[in-house]
Amino acid sequence: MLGTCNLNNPYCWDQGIWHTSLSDIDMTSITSLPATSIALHNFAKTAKLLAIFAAYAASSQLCAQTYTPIGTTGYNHDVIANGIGNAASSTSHGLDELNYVLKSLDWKLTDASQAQTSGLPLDGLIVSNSSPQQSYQLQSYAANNSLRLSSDNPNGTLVLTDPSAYRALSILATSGSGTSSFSAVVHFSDDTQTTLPIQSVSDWFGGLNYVASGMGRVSRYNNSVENNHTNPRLYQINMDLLCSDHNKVISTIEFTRESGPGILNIFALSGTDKNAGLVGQSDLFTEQSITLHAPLKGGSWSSDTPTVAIVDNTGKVSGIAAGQATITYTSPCGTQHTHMVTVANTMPTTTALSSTSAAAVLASSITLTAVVTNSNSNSNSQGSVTFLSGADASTPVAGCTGRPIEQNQAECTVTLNTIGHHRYVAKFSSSNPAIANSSSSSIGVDVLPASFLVTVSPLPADAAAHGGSITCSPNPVNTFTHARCTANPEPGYMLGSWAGDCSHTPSSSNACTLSNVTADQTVSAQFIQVQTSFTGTTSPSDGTAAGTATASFSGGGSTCRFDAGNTAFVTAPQTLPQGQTMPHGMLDFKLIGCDTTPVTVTITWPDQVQGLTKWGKASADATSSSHFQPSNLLVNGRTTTFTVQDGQLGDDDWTINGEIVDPVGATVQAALPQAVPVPTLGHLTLALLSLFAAGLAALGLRKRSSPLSS
Ligand SMILES: [Ca+2]
Ligand SMILES: [Ca+2]
Repeated sequence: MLGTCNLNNPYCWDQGIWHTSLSDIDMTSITSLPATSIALHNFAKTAKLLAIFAAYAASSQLCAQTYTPIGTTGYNHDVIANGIGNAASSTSHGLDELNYVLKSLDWKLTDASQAQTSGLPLDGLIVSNSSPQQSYQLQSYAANNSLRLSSDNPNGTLVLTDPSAYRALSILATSGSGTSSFSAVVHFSDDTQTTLPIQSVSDWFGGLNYVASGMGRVSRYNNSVENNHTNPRLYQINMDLLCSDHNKVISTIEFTRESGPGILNIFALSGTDKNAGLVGQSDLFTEQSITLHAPLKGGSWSSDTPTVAIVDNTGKVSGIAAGQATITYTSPCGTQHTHMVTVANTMPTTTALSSTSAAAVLASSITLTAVVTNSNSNSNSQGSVTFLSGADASTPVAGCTGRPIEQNQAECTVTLNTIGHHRYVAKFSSSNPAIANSSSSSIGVDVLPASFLVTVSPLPADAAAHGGSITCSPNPVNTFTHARCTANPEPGYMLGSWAGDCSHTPSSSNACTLSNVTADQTVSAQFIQVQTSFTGTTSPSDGTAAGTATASFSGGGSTCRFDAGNTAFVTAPQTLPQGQTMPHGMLDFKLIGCDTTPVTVTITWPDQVQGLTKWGKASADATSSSHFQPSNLLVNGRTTTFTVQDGQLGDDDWTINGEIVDPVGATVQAALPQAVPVPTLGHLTLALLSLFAAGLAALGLRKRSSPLSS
């Protein structure tokens, strides 16, 4: 029964005001209504009253309308204490029978008295909380400001200072010492008149439907003040005029106090102008509804474009799709009022914040961009974005509050003044005040120092002890730029490995690049000795004592070195080239890190030798190993010298891979029965040696029997 005002609900609660549509009242329902409902107080009265009510049936549903103050004269008493002095001195009569009066904020008993904390406003403007607002202008507090009607003096007339036509009237009133009721006769300038229905006014303490309260009161007898947060109260009584009277100019209104114990005080009059149209906002989103307020209730609503906006019979407009629609209200008097609404597509749902960079240098600027997304990508969002910063995102970014949204995005340029991680939030606010909520998005930005330090180890000063050093330049290195580091091995040393922030660089490169530096860097490296000599104990044949032998080489580039793990003096095979012995066994060596320049290998054996033979593939396409003489062989006493090259004859893998694999053994002529000298490794010898190739291969040459040393 109670609820929103509409044609089907005669008892409605609208913006704090109870209303009734008297035409539909079922007498049996009255007892269920609040006893304090203004319009019902004097309802169950007489058949005469019911007849009057019926005359107003079409237009008496008093939901919110636009009421503005009407200038009037004819007030007969001053019931508002004001200024300094006894309350009785600034008033002419008590508002009630107990001689209490209202007080203005500026009233005080003496100049030294404390100022009032409550009272009527100095400007006399009373604004109700209904929507749209209804406002009333009180009369001067220093003159008669109430049309005070009692049983002794029940009649009074207010004269309009600017006679005009109105569709509806509203009265600001209260009643002292109990409720009272009144009737009003409206006199028009054409000498016609109309009688408004009897209305009840609540006692100035405790009634419902008040539009102002808590101004306190003061006694005219003894100046005692009663301050109360909620009393006294002023009430508004709204009354529509007949359709036939809407264009008539009102000149006076004659009030008659009808009944009740109280004393009626009428303070002000407001009215709805005859030209008043629909009131309400014009912009809405598709998910949104707004309410339009008509100057008279009881009419019908329509939309000329229901595909854009629809309207129900209470004036509630709902957006359907983007576009414009004209809402038309046809009042009970047949007058049409129109109101154009613009519907924007779906209200923004997402704010996505991005930055030109997630990290930036101190004192530089970045641009934050907030993209406001609609569910409809073709629609532009309406509103603004405020950029905030701080751990709790509560600090507005200077110059970046309320940034307008253009093409669905808003921007903010931020100068970065503090090193560290900073959080920024973009908060969307709609330009439509009906949309209170907003979406937001955050982003983190790291503000970095202008440069970073590279810590280097070993430093050039420590090169001798570490086999090399590292230099990096520039150092410090500017943020977001790069530095280059160089490994500088000492003579006889080479880079073994990079470590720290250069560990991405292979040891084959002495140059390391530190790219896009955004933090302090640490760079270190290990240097290793380039081993160009190898000393070990031979694994001699039977009858020969073991001794110390040394191999060394030159050439092959700066990093060419013995692979100590794969280099050793080994025993000679049991079967040797005919007529030859290998008393000191063989040197099975491997060189690594070599380039393709010739390597000259010198081996000094424990005792004099006469020749040297290599064992391996004599050609790149050989399928088996054989003995052959190495290149440029020289034999001189204990020393043998020859040359070999990566990928060439003598390199047993026949591949240019930086490695040279080369087993060799020094030979001595065997003691032959004929004691015939055999040419050292001549053509005949080579031919004989080849006959033993298969057998030697089967015996193998890689049985190492002596410990390695270097
Ligand atoms: Ca006064
Ligand atoms: Ca090789």
